[in-house]
Amino acid sequence: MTALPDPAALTSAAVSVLKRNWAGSHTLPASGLYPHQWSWDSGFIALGLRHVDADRAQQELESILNGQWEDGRLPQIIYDVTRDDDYSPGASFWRSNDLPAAPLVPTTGLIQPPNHAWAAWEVHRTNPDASERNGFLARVYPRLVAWHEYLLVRRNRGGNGLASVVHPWESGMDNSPLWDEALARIPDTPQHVIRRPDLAHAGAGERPSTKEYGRYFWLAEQYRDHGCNDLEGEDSFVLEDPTFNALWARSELALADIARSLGLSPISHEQRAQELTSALESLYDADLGLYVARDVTTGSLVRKATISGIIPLILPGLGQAPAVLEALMGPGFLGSSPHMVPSYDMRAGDFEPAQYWRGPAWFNMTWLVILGLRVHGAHDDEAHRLAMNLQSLALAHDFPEYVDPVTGAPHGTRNFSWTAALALDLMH
Ligand code: 9WN
Repeated sequence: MTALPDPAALTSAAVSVLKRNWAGSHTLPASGLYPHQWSWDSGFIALGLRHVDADRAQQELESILNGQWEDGRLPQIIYDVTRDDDYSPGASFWRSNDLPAAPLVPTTGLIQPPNHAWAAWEVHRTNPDASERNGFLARVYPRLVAWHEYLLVRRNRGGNGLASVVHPWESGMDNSPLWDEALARIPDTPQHVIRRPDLAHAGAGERPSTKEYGRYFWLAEQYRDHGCNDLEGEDSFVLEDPTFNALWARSELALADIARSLGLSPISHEQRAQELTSALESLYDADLGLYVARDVTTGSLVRKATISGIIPLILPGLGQAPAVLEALMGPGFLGSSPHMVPSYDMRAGDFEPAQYWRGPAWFNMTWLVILGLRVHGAHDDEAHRLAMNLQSLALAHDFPEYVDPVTGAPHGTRNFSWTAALALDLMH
């Protein structure tokens, strides 16, 4: 891939994917495979929608905020029970309406990475008139503050200020090699009878295995059966993830901008962003030259080179930025000029170029890396090459969920919303 696609053709195709997946108040990640509203998808989708429809971009974010729980959490999924599309686990698995702290709309109890405040600020910045007309920032700010407060109060499980995920689904990188060791301790025998409607929409070789699903359901049942209460229950799977926390820090910087624009003090948000950026240093692995996860249960670092450890580059003032840039440009990631950034070190013995989060290149991750290169003013040519490839592959293959980083072959579902939204964003 060397040439940029025709801008008019890319815009029109991306906009039509986002229209097709629009469900009235939010955008489905993809009809078929993902027939509800997903949390961090909505953040990425709003970042693209802002260029073509400011009102819809605002609505996308306000819609996920409608699923906020009393404790401030934003759920991984808000279920659209009016649709008869199949997804498992569904609303009947979580039964969130039985819990007093849950919202009226049915949701999961789990969360996803906090990119929302960042998206909200960008939506405002791109079209301040539309934002002010709707009183957008004033409405979303207290809810976004409560969301971050949830992370601080309920998810500081390691005690160092970083948020922990308590389920692989919460990381958004479900079967990343980062979770293998911790998952190996989890029984793969849930009570729930597992169905796999996902396999009607993507090949089994592109999705997590049945054994992994067994563990996912076992963990989800455990969390659900403790009333989704973070302060009770067992610590079966508690990990600190670099991308999750980098997005939180970046969103905290955005909250500072939002506060300033509302005439409020930005100081607490700036401090929190600074604290998170410093705390991330405890996840740095000097041998790999990038950030890794920490297993809070055992206290040890999970020393695997994945895309998650590169994403902290989105933070200005990142302590180990030079080393991470070197690892990014090295043989494990961009050294051999793959089309986009692989999700896992290409030299790893268990690197699989078509297997979900165990090798393929994802459009949101490559978009974040492009942004990280821009933040640090590094490797302009590479940022440009990646942006061209992202846009070309998106259009050439009907906006796939992810691609083989080496061949560019499409995998997963097609007409995937964040692929369309982020390709659109790179055109602006
Ligand atoms: C579980 C919706 C989501 C993304 C995740 C991606 C995938 C779900 C699944 O799809 O996860 O949340 O069923 O596999 O891993 O990042 O938010 O697009």
